[in-house]
Amino acid sequence: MTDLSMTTDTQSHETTDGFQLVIDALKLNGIDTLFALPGIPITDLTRRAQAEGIRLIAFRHEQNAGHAAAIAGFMTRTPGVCITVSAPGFLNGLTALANATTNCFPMILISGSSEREIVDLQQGDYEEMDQLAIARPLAKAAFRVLHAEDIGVGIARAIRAAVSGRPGGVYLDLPAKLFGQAIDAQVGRRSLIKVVDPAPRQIPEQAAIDRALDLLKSAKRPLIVLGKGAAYAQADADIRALVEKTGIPYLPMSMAKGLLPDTHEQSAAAARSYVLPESDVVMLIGARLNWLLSHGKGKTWGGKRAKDWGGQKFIQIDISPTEADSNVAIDAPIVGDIGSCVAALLSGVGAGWVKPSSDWLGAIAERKAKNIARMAETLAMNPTPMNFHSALNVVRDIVKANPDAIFVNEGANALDFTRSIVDMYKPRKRLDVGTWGVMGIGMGFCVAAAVVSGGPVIAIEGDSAFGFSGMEVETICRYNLPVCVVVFNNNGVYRGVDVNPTGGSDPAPCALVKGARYDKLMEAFGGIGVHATTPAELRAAMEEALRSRRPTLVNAVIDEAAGTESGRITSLNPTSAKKK
Ligand code: ADP
Ligand code: TZD
Repeated sequence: MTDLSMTTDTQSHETTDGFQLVIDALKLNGIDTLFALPGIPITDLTRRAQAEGIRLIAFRHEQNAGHAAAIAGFMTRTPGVCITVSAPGFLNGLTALANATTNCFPMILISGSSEREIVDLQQGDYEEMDQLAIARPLAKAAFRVLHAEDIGVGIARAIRAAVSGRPGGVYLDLPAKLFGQAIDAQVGRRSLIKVVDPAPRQIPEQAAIDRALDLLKSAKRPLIVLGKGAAYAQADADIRALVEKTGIPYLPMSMAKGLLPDTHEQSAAAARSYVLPESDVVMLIGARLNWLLSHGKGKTWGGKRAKDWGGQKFIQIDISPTEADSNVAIDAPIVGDIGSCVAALLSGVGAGWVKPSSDWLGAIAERKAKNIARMAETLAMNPTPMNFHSALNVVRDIVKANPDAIFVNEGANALDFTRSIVDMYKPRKRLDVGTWGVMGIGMGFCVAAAVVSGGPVIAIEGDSAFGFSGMEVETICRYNLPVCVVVFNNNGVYRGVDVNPTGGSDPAPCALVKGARYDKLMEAFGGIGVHATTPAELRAAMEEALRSRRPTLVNAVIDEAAGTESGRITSLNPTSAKKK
């Protein structure tokens, strides 16, 4: 047992402080990058972290730093760490923390906080707020450290909570006074914890595997759905082997695109509206039956009415034991980590495995071919001004030629059309608005993607979506990151054609400045701005951005009448729902 008592024997006569212990604890656990916005009381934490060799990426708004941390966590399976000041900085980071928890991204939000005694008596401290209480319902776990000796434990607990089981966002509250607390250096060193096996494998029950295999064998029209949990798991080779050995067609959810190349012959993405209702056994791998999958029921799944069960049997692989049955009955739940579960399933798929019938595969292939041919016609059109399709025809080629580039995407039409038109070729290359459909992830994700991968990043942004994080183009320029942002500029939220029905001079709620030049924003900070009005101009600008690796923003002018209200989810608008 280590004796932490401060006897003269064990004291080193050197002291350390809270700042140093936080840095030491993070470094000890392999955290090599921090996403932050400095200010009281964490300015010196950011300075000293940089001085100690941690990569410190400073942002213009905490929400973007938080989104960056969250997606870094998704990409690396190590918690991304965001550091903010108290009350308002904390609140700015909180959206990202909640979004990380919702999306199962491992992230730690560390915020400085004001003096506990004053906060608790509500005596009006500088940036006073009971941050721990506010963060708790939005985080997977939330902790506060009051004594320098407990920093090691606090950071260890935060790391474990963020990455073990279902990953999520963790809040760590560090009061200002803690940073300055001096303790004996040796005592401090001994109090630090290097977390051993922070995300232990979770081996599934053999009975659960057998149950699932039996169900798959009984299927006439089986389907696999790959979700972002499958991408997160980094079990790419086994997932591909499972899909290919079973011969079962698969649908990738948005951030699972590229787990197998979208051009794979078993991809049923281009026949989604056919395979969902027609399937009889569906195996979900790291995907929840939430709104993005119509809760596993209703017309999407072949049910007669909105809430009807479509008759499918479900297998669900998930690390969270409470996920099964959250929307419809799960006949064969497999609880465990995806790597272990998929490996166990694979060992049951031997030489005698019977692949799905040619009736099922042929019917899917036929729908796919028809839809792909129809899409090719639309993509080949060259209207003036550009529409989403003619612009995305270019983006599609650029991504095909640069399959290692990380691809960030947000907006409504700019999201929906891009997701279905732009093929991904490698795992974890597509990062987007996720489970909430949250706008504002764009530039934070771009910065993190470039910093973590060291490679090029392409972002396709709706003009409204870009506005949520647009100021971070300064950050992209400051760190000279190889990011090519393309703003699909159609003068508004969704479309640019709304008018104020009163005839008054105020613009309509969804209208933005017509003919805005987002490219100038990048130029303001020394990056490259390009105004593109044709597919050829867009292509040349993107090719040059990828070649030069210079921060680039292409203002791609899109027909303001193209697209639809809310993109593909118009039906969720209360007024549209009423009309139905
Ligand atoms: P999508 O939006 O792509 O459909 P979701 O975010 O809804 O994906 O689902 C991801 C699921 O993956 C979550 O239920 C989460 O618990 C699960 N998950 C995340 N990581 C793992 C893992 N390593 N092993 C097993 N399940 C995981
Ligand atoms: N605020 C936040 C944080 N998230 C949201 N999803 C919204 C508001 C609502 N919203 C959408 O769902 S998409 C969108 C908003 C404001 C922007 C759509 O316009 P765009 O894209 O210019 O980004 P398109 O291509 O013009 O549709």
